[in-house]
Amino acid sequence: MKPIIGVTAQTQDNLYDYKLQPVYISAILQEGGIPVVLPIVPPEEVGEVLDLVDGIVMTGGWDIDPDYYGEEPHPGTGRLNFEMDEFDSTVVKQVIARDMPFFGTCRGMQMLNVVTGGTLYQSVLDQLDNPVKHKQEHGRKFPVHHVEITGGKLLKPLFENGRTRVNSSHNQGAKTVGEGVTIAAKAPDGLIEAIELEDKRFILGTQWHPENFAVNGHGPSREIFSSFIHAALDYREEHR
Ligand SMILES: [Mn+2]
Repeated sequence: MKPIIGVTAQTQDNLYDYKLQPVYISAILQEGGIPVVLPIVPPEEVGEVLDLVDGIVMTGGWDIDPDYYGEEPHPGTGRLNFEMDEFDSTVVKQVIARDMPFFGTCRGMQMLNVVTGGTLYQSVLDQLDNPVKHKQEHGRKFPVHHVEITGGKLLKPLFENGRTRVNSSHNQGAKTVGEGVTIAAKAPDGLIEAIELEDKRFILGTQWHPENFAVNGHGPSREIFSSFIHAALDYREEHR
């Protein structure tokens, strides 16, 4: 029996199409999960959708409406997608309540951070002092800056020397975290690059994209997906 992994997709404001990078699907299949792509549904239907899956991968995408953490929009905030914010935030709330395994990358991590009471830099380049390059111009299968693993239970065992080099393709970034949220990694400029909810079985967000490394055989990135999928299998055995 393999766990079913719901993968979020983005709607495109001008095209009315969904967009999803296939690399997420490949990384899940590679470690023994069955991916299913989730459309955006109204908040009242999210519970029934989550009944169909054993874990959630929340993917990258648009910036998050700063009203979610009580700020007016900085000019550096990018394009917003209100339906996606509503859907993704509802998914995160319900996943936490169910203790369903969750892995968020980039926007997915930012949404986990905002829902759990954290705030964001709306534009890392404009608002963080002396930032490293967080919006790389080369392909995501190559890294750009280092991160130091600072805490938590999920990443520490995978990176023995406590440090790794990651890809980076984001405008916004976590500024503060909510209560009970562990900062799991930081960039050399101090930016929060990973967070965990340690009292849950597997709730992790990374600001970088391990899926692009995992499909190229990078061991620790594969292990992020494989430990997530094992947690989803445990969840499935308990709930079905
Ligand atoms: Mn970064």
